[in-house]
Amino acid sequence: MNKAYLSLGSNRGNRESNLKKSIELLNEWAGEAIQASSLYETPPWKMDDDTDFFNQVVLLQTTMTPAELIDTIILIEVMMGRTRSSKKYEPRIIDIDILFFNSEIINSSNLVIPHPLLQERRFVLEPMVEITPDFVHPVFKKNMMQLLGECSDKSEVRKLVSK
Ligand code: PH2
Ligand code: MG
Ligand code: MG
Repeated sequence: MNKAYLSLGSNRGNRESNLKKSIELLNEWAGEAIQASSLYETPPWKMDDDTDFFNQVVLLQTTMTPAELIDTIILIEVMMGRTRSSKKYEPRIIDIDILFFNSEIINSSNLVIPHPLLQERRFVLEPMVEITPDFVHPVFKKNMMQLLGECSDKSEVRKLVSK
């Protein structure tokens, strides 16, 4: 069985129910979400937008390969009504990114794992530290606590009390 850490984000529509719905669809189509962080309200990172995100990380247990998982994730995003333009970052009702897949290192043209920017994103590292502080990044050989300590992103990431 494979274990993948995923980052979920939403900053349009009902952000809380969008995250919840994406977990339901992951459970239906991709595997089983066996652990989930709290929800975090986070200012848009490197995006010019007024609406804060809700972010969360989940641990997915799956029999899929990384390629199958990313294809399924893209289908789930489409099922939820995600549209994409040519812009780099834009507001979205749902974004699901693969952070880690076991401790594998993958550099293919359409999929890079570990996620190449996770160490620069407080909205990823804070929830990772909540659920798995000792998980070691297979490239940097540092755990989530260490990466958070070294992270230059000081944006105000607020943990929401109820899930
Ligand atoms: N996702 C991005 C770019 N910026 N900022 C926050 N706060 N949360 C996100 O999920 C996010 C972002 C690209 O996917
Ligand atoms: Mg993303
Ligand atoms: Mg994405």
